[in-house]
Amino acid sequence: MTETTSQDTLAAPRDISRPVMLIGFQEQANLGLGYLAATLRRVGYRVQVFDFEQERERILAAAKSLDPILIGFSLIFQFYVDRFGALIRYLRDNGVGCHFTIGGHFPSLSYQHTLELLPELDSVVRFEGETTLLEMVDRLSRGRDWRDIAGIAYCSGDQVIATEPRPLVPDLDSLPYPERDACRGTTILGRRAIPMLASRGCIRTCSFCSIHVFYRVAPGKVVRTRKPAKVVEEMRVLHERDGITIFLFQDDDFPVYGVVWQRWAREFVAELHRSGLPGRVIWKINCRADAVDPVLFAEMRDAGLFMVYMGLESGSEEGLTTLHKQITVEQNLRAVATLKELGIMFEFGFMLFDPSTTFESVNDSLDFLRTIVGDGAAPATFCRMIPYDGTP
Ligand code: B12
Ligand code: SF4
Repeated sequence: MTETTSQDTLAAPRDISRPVMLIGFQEQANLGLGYLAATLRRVGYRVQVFDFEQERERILAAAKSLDPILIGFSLIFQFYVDRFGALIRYLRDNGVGCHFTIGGHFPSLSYQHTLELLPELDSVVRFEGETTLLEMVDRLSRGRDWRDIAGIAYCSGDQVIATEPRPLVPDLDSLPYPERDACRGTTILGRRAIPMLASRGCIRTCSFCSIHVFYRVAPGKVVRTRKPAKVVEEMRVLHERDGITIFLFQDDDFPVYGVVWQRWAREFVAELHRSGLPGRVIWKINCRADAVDPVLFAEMRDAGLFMVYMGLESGSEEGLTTLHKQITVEQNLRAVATLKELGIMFEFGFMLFDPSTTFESVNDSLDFLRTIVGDGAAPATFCRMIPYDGTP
């Protein structure tokens, strides 16, 4: 089965007879793989998305029966590199010979290390993968060389070659809506909740975070917002077609900070009211504490905003400075108080220890936690601390 399209030279038809396999972490659904699958499907490729935590025997059996042109692995959490490595080796050892590529924050920023750790890979796709993966699959399906396409890294003998980085997607609305067929999503009080994106990128430069590095090493505008009407249209389709009533915006920093993005947020709220969704759906965002404006957030609450996640990170001024949060303890406290007054739930990221930690700063942080969640408003959660490759 072949199909000609305008994407590449019309002289060589795109061969869509072999499918593409994508494998990634699927808890709460993987939007990255959803966007990649939708981009490939839009031009006719068959794409199957797999949960990397399902039994490896089933993944192997699928790889054998599908005979894919390429298997793409999505490594969005650095600390899963060994587990991905084990799966990749298992597939190779059991005779899966197609092109193996990988994408995500760690492979993008530390491509040399990734290729050293996972020598069974043929390539790494760096940064936003939609266009690069499509070009890679097109080249492979036509039996052409792929080594000169932008945005990849690979081994040539004992050398690691990185081609020129591909610019970030300039217009997010040019992308298709992400596929959600492998979507495990999440259930809250018996209702299905699914992830969404209204923007990509973050203007801040917190020292522990791989996001701003990821979006800055690649050329192009760091923060890009979708049109509010397009976001609401996607929500409406998901609500009416699939009965979704809870939307979890996974934007790094939902557009609510400063004059321009406050205008964006108000347009989004107005579009929601025009669509009739408020009262039928609720939504959650991630943002910085210094963006929590009482007037705007009251308007957003009335349009369905029920939960805000903020990276508060420390209850000590010195800790916030070390982490380069560019925010004060007072601003963090004010944001929490505002959300409580508005009746909007909140969650937060926190690090009890950082390189500047002293006994005093731990005590300051514990006092801070008592102030914000001593009333039981939200759980105080602590995670393992891992320094991420590519960050200061
Ligand atoms: C949603 C989310 C989650 C969801 C999971 C969603 C999922 N299944 O995908 C949940 C809530 C479960 C989660 C949990 C955690 N998360 Co989280 N999460 C995110 C968040 C906010 C958005 C992810 C997303 O949807 N991005 C949008 C899509 C479009 O982008 P993308 O995934 O990067 O994919 C693009 C490219 O990377 C590339 N690409 C990716 N994969 C592939 C594969 C191929 C083949 C190709 C070609 C390209 C490619 O192309 C894609 C399209 O452009 C990110 C932040 C971020 N900006 O990514 C953090 C992030 C991924 N999380 C992070 C962390 C640390 C965690 C936790 C460890 C937190 C904790 N302390 O518990 C846990 C781990 C979970 C676990 N059980 O082990 C870190 C990872 C850092 C790192 N370098 O390892 C991030 C980057 C946040 C940060 N501040 O640094 N998370
Ligand atoms: S504000 Fe959040 S997303 Fe932005 S750099 Fe800081 S931690 Fe990362």
